[in-house]
Amino acid sequence: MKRYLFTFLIAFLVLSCGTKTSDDSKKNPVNVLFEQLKSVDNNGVLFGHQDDLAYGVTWNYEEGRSDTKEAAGDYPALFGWELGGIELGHAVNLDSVPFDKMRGFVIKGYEMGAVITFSWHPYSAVDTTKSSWDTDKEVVKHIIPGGSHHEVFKKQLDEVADFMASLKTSNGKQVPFIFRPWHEMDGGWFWWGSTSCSPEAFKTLFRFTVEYLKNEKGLDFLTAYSPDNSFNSEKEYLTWYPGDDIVDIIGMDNYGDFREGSVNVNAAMKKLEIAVKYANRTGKVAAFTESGLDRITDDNWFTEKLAPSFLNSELASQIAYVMLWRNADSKHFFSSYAEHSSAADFMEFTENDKIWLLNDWNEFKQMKE
Ligand code: BMA
Repeated sequence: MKRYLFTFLIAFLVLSCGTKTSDDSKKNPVNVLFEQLKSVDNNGVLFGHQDDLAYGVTWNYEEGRSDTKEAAGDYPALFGWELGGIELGHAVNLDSVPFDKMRGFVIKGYEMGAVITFSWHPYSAVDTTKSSWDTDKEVVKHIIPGGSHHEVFKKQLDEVADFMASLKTSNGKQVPFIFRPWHEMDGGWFWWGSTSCSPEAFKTLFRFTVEYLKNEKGLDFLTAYSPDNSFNSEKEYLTWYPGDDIVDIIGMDNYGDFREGSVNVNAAMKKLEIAVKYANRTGKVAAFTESGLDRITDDNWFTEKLAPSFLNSELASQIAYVMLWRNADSKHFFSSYAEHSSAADFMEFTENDKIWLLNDWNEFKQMKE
């Protein structure tokens, strides 16, 4: 009898854990985020911007400001943040954003209803004076399990984990987010990139990173896989893919197909279609995880290049979001701002029903409830 009761209890627990409930507070916030992103489908595309609340082309750390809001009337629906430097215990990231301030922006962004995503450009665990852009061929093999600096790398991940775990609202709720480590691996500019390590070593590094943070450190998040644009088929896209069991977001970073002189909107679209097809087949979410035209040297870039790359395709328009890179200063910016000559075009782009800023996204979620 007792055994039956026990079996029943286990079956009940298993079933109730996997069952969706209409009471949101009982749902795991990471699963909620995944379902929300999945439901975007071809209804729209969230607009995202890196470091949007921290600084813009002409300002730094001014409460409530946002280049997106000032040019388009509303905040982005997705905010990107960068963890580079946290692994060394730095108080400020490699782009001068203090982690304390970042934590505040992340929590605020989440409370506003936005999606949060993290990139990470770590220093090498083998030689901490070397940045992500030092294409040292030895790093990956030394930091994966069995490598000479594996324990040092674990300590770096502990720092990442501490920061991630500290992302809690005032009532103790953990902020759900997307983690996008080891991106653009098919390019040759990072120490985890194609000229510095093999796909096998890369996959080991990717898997270890995610599994350590989740299984050893008890964190939960969505994981994004984001090659750069050097693929032309699904097979090539999956060269570095660490596995369906740990990836949630099927992404692509792409600046190359938008660069003046070699613009190829159609090529960008075909690549997004590859990502969407794969995501649809595996039940995942596809996204255009990073793009932009540095200094926006084309005033109609948003409506004539960026938007068509996904909106002109039934498949590509199923991506959940597109995120543009940071507006550091007048010499390095990837999205528009109020005083820039592309601002009217940016406004027109964001007024498109299919491009969602924060209010559009919040309205969509409300409608779904
Ligand atoms: C690059 C540039 C750098 C920055 C790095 C990490 O694309 O924007 O200035 O340090 O990303 O955010």
